[in-house]
Amino acid sequence: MNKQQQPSLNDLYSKDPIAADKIIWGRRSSVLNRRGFLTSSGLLTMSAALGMTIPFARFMPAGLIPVAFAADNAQQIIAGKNDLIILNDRPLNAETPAHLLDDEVTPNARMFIRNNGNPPENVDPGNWELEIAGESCLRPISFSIDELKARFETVTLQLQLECGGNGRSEFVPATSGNQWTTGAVGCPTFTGVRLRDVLNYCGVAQDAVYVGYYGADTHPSGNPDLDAISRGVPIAKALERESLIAWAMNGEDIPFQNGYPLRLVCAGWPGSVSGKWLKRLVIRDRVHDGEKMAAPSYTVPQLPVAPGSRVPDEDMRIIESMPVKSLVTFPQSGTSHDFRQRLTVRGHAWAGDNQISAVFISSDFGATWLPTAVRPAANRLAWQHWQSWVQFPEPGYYEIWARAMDDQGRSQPMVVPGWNPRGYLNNACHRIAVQAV
Ligand SMILES: Nc1nc2c(c(=O)[nH]1)N[C@H]1C(S)=C(S)[C@@H](COP(=O)(O)O)O[C@H]1N2
Ligand SMILES: [Mo]
Repeated sequence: MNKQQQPSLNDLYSKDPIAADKIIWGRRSSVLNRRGFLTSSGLLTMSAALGMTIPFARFMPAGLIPVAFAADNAQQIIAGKNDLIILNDRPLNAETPAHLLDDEVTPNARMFIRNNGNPPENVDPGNWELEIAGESCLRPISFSIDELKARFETVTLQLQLECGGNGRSEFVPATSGNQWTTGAVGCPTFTGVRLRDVLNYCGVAQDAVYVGYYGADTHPSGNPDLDAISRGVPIAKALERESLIAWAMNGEDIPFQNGYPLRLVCAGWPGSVSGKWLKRLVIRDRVHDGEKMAAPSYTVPQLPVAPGSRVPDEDMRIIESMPVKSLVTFPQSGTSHDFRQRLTVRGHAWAGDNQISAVFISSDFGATWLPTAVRPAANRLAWQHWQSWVQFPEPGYYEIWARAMDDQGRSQPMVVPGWNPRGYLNNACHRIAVQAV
């Protein structure tokens, strides 16, 4: 099953809004006029399709597609996982619907899966060896998992992982890769040893620049000479207190698809730096040059480019800290609610290496924004929880939008941010639909 060929609703609307509109709304009843604005008869059509009025329609931006119409993907079963949406099954890539990310700490069964190749077979944790090497490693050594546990301090931290391509499905024109919506993110706890304790034990030379990883998974082609992925982080990020070599997730063995029995966790950066099925770390005297380190993988243009542009490799930069972002995890999009009652709204917000300073919500298509109560993170690089409530003035169709701001004053854009060739870093505001009755 591969859903990548289907044009997205966003794609259809941007290419030819009138035609898209006819596909969505049927031949006779276009909701947009020739310039792409909502007509009053269009509003009636849209309301009829929703089965309810839209009280704040006067604030609705032209060409906005009600989030209630977002297409549902088919669901399949993955061992040990609950209700993840499979985007691709070879290699396996599956995301978590927003309302299933409501837990403060993401359960193992709800952690997304992003595989670049074929996971290893016949894993035996008792025989697992982690090798530390590289030209800037003074004393190369291998450790069994028991030796790691015995020699270094064990720490548990809640750490946020988000795929660099999360949100890709909203880019227009569409970019290649998994068409993630909002669910390639999660924040479980990880238990392991600090990467820096292990690196320092093996000796980091003065000229060290980068730490690269190799995993036990294989290239999708099956060619043993190729790696599925081999990325890493600059030495400063590797030596942070929160960078871990982990063997447990939420107090249990790491789920197989999430890197059992050992993985790297360098949170706040694209998930691709956190190597799964970890076999080897290399302390490099240069920027690591493993698979998917070079442009266009996990890189974005240094300067904004026109959508659809070809960008020369030398004008691309490696993605480091991820941008500020938030999710509405309660209620579930599409919920119906008694308009006389307040509706509790909550979710999470995160900002790469930074902290969240505020989260705002709007229930009138962005005309007004209300602050929410934001809690401190469990530890650095964990997501933060926010909560608030809304009161609807009358029955009808509403959307709740959430917008977070980080401690650097950076905020989420309402519309999809800078297009880039591989569709990374979409941190546009999350929207959910609510029917007030
Ligand atoms: N060995 C290995 N490590 C890997 C990957 C992979 O395919 N192989 N995928 C990377 C990417 S792109 C992401 S987003 C995260 C996903 O972690 P998860 O599958 O545990 O959610 O793992 C990263 N580490
Ligand atoms: Mo990723």
